[in-house]
Parts: sequence; structure tokens; C-alpha cells
Amino acid sequence: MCTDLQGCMRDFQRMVTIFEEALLEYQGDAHLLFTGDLIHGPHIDPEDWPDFLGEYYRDASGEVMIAYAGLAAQYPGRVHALLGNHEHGHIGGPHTAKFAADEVALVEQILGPSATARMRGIIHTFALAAVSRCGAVFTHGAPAAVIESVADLEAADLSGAQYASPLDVLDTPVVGKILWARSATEAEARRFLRAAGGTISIYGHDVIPEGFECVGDEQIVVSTSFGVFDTNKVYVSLDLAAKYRSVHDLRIGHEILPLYPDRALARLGGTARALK
Ligand SMILES: [Mn+2]
Repeated sequence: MCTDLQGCMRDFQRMVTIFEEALLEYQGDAHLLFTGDLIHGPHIDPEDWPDFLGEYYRDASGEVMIAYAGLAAQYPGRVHALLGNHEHGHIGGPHTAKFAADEVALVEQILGPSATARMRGIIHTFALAAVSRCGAVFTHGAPAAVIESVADLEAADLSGAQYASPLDVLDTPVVGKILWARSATEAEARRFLRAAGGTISIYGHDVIPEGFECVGDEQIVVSTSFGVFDTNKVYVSLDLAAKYRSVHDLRIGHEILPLYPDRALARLGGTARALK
């Protein structure tokens, strides 16, 4: 699983390589999960690029979305994506304003009507959460939503049609929290996990410059791409037949892996040495 590519084609292609290596290693029995915000990256010239955003790249939202759909078609049932707050803006949610006053309008203008319609069709296939028998529950944002069961996630209305303003979505107890929450208390996470039938919560949405952060025994925030330097980008590889009781069962070099091992710092299981 990986998080928040935000239109970075290079990191998308790296995840495809990792997935295809896993398919070879496990005789086709592997899954790839993107936990939302595949789209909406920077439209910034190299000379204006702020250092804290990591290595330079230019937004390729449309290309990433088409590549995702192609990969999902190539490997039916094995490639999955969750809705992020950035995708949600294209199908009824509030419009995000990270790199433009209205990123939804900007990307749709760049793509034109027919590619926009295709992108919306792809986004409509994205789920709000993914649940696995190994105990991991995946969402875009933190597990702060109040649900009784997975059925509450499946029944959630994403259209925004019932709100006076798309911004009202932010205040809803299910969709607003899953797509926008940056943190959850231990009690919130435990309640959410109990309702979803899992033991650990894995999500992105926020930038963790060090690559990942464990919160208590139940939560881990993962940063695969956006806002992170190549040395610190990580993805998570799980054995779906295992049982993970706490996020401390996830080990660096086993479940927590560097996106670019030859560039990653040794503390993340990489081979590169830290520059003094
Ligand atoms: Mn997000």
C-alpha cells in the first residue's frame, strides 16, 4: 500500500514496479492499494520550487489517473484505490486549494471535457475504506469517523447533493472525517477499528517528513510520496494471511519499506548513507 502520490508519475511508476515484482514472487497473488490523493500536485517551475517539498516534479494528475485505470484493467481485482479529499472534489466534494485557488477546476480545464468525464468515472470506482483479514484497515485520513459497522461506510453519500454547500461535507461524521481528519484519539481509533473489524489503522493524508509515524498501538501514518524526500519515502507491504495485533508488529525492512532503497537512509532499511 502507498499514500498520497499527488500527481507524481515517477513515484506511481515505482509502485507499479514494486507490485509487479511482488506478483512474480508470489505467483500472481499480490494486491496494490492506493489510499487516495493520487492527483493534484504542484504546477511550479523548478526555480520557484520550495525545498521542503522534496525532489522536483510537475503535476501529472490526468496521466496518473489514466495509468491507474490501465493498471487496474491489466490486473483485475488486484489493484485498488481509496477516495482522497482531492479526488472527492471532482465528484461532489469541496474543491481543494493546495496549489491553485481551485485545483478541481484547474485540472478539469487542463484535461478538457472528455478526459474529465473519464477521470470522474475512474474516481467513482474508489472506495472509502479497505478492510483486510490481517487486521489492517485502510483509509485516506485518520480513523476518527464514528461508524457502527462497515455498512455505514458503504452507505455514505459522496455526492454532496444533500448539502447546501460542499463545505458542509467537512462536518459530517463519516465522509468528512475519513477524507479530512489528520489525527484520531486512541479512543476514536479503537472504536473505528472495532466497528470495521480490524486491529490496526493505516492511512496517509498528512505529510510525515520522516516517512511514517506510529500513533499509539493502533495507528500508523505513512508518507510514500508527496512532500517527502526520496530518502524518506516509504510504502507498506503486508502478509494478508498474517495477523497484525498492533502497529508495532510492522517492522522496518519487512513491512515498512523504502520506496527507493538505494537512496533511502539506513534507518528506513535503505543502503544510502546519511550525509554529514
Ligand atoms: Mn488528503
